[in-house]
Order: sequence, then structure tokens, then C-alpha cells
Amino acid sequence: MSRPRILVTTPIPEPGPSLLAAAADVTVLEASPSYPELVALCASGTYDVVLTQLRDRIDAGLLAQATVRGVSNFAVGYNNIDVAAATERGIMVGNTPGVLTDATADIAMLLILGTARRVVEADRMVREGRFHGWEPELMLGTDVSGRTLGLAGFGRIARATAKRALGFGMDVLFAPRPPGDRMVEDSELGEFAGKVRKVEWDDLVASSDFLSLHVPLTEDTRHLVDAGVLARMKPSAILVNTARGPVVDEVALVDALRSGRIAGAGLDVYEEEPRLAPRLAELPNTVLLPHIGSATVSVRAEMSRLSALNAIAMARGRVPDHAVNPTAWS
Ligand code: 8YV
Repeated sequence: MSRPRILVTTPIPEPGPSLLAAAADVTVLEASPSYPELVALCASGTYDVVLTQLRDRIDAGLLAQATVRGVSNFAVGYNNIDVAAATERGIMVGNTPGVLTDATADIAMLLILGTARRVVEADRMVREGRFHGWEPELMLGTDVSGRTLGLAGFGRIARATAKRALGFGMDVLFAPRPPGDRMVEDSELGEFAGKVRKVEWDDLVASSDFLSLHVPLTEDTRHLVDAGVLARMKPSAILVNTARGPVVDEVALVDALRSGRIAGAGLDVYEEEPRLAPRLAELPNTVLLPHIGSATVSVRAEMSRLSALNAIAMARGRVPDHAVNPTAWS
């Protein structure tokens, strides 16, 4: 039997490359393909499976021409893929859930602490030689303990963030997947029963000192945080986004930060990565990270392993362990 052929759109860390090479003929692109290049590669009839990154747009147009039988995304999120169109075309989609939960929650907590305690401004002051000695009112920030953290969504990463925040003495509220997706029953709270409180999305917006976003990007959550939501937040509130940039209207966010409508923002993701909304980078009351939620050596190795195993399973005609649309071939 001939070996399956797998296309990898971007070099990934080990162990993925070794696993793939042992099971298939592998082509790794050196530079991320443009959309037309990706369409041509996926439609070439050369590959059984393509291993993609978030920036690879796998939309209905590409899928309509694709000859691959599977797409293995190197990410837990798959908003870059039109899963409904993939399912319709009998193309399986895989992702990498679970392995980046703690690392991403660490970044959410880091952004909460970093914005509250003005870490970027403070660091810059020291580096620029503007620290002239201790002063009673130097770089005063906001307390975290005793403050309210509102979690938009209560999935894996939100729960891991709740765990950390409870350790810091925060009051934790959540609204299950706003606006109005499935409810989380009290019986599903597990270790969080009696420790976190479920509220409606509007309450969450109005009562949070820190509002942290943990929803997938869908048509329902695009611009979930818009000018109206920003206007209903406390003026002292800080917005944290480790989910997906387009969940926030970034232009409205810049306006709200510039006018003091809200106090600050900690962002790991942007609406049009890697571009930032005009003037965002000038604002002192922000901590801005380059989408590093999952960026630890061990997490990226696990993502590599899972995405490679998903790709190999699909190339062999088996439903992978982490299939987003397991019924695609039925
Ligand atoms: C990845 C992520 O770094 O897994 C996700 O959904 O956002 C990040 O962990 C990114 O998607 C790489 O493609």
C-alpha cells in the first residue's frame, strides 16, 4: 500500500515531524502559504491531509475544490476552518484540545496581574532610567484580591482561570457562553460549586472589575464586546482577552481606553493579527502580548504530537482522537 501524503503548512516543533515522517510522505512548507497557494495545494490531488495553523484560511471556497480528506489544525480553536462546509464535503477536521488549558489560563492571570499592577509601565520606567528611588505614590495600581473577576464562558480555560483567581482571593462570576448559548447547570460546576457564581451576561458586564473572555469565535460572539458593552462596564474595569481578537471591537476598545471609559486592557489576541487597531500600542493602560497563550515548550510539543496523530489517523482513513466533526465521513 502506498504511503499517505501529508502537507504541513508551517514547520512545527518535535515530536510531530518525526511521527509524521514515520507514517507518511511529508511536505513541510518553509513559508506560510498565501490563500491562493493554499487553495492550489489542497486542490492538487497530491495530499491526503493538510496540517494547518490558525492563519491558514480553510473556507468554503477552498473546501469546494479540496481533494484532501482531512484538515488537522495545530490549535484548539478552529475558527479559521468552515467546519460546516468541511462536513458537507466529507472532510474531517481535527484540533488539539486540553493540552493548552493551563498555559492559556496562566496568560489570562498574568494579564490580570500585569494590567492591575501596571507591569509594562513600571518595567519601562526602570529600563529608561526614570526610577529615582522609592516613593509613597509611585506606580500605584489596583488590588486583585477581593475584586470581582467576570468570566465570559465557562469552558476548560475559563475554569482553569477561575482556579487561579480563587487562589488570589478574587470573587469569581461567570456567564455561560454569552450571548445566550448553552446554560451551565449547577450540577456541572464540580469543584467550583459554591465558589463561583453564575450570572447573566449583562450582570457580568456591569459587575466585573476584570472581565476575561473565554468564548470561541463564532458569528454569535464576533464583537461580543462592542461599544455598548464597553459603556456598561465599570469605569475602573479592565478587559482581558486570551480568546480571539474579533470577539472585541478593537476600535471601540481603543476609544473606551482613550476616553477613560474603562481603565485598562490586557490582550493576547487582536482583531486582525498581527495588525493592531490604530493607537492601541500608544496606550499606557494596556498590556499587549503577541498571541502566546499556548507558547511553552512542553505545550507546543503536545500540540505538535496531537496534531500529527490526528493527521496520521485521518491519512489512514481513521477518525482521529480529536475530531471536531467526527461524523464527516459517515
Ligand atoms: C495557537 C490558539 O498558538 O490553540 C489555539 O486555539 O490560539 C493557540 O494556542 C494558535 O492557534 C496556533 O495556530
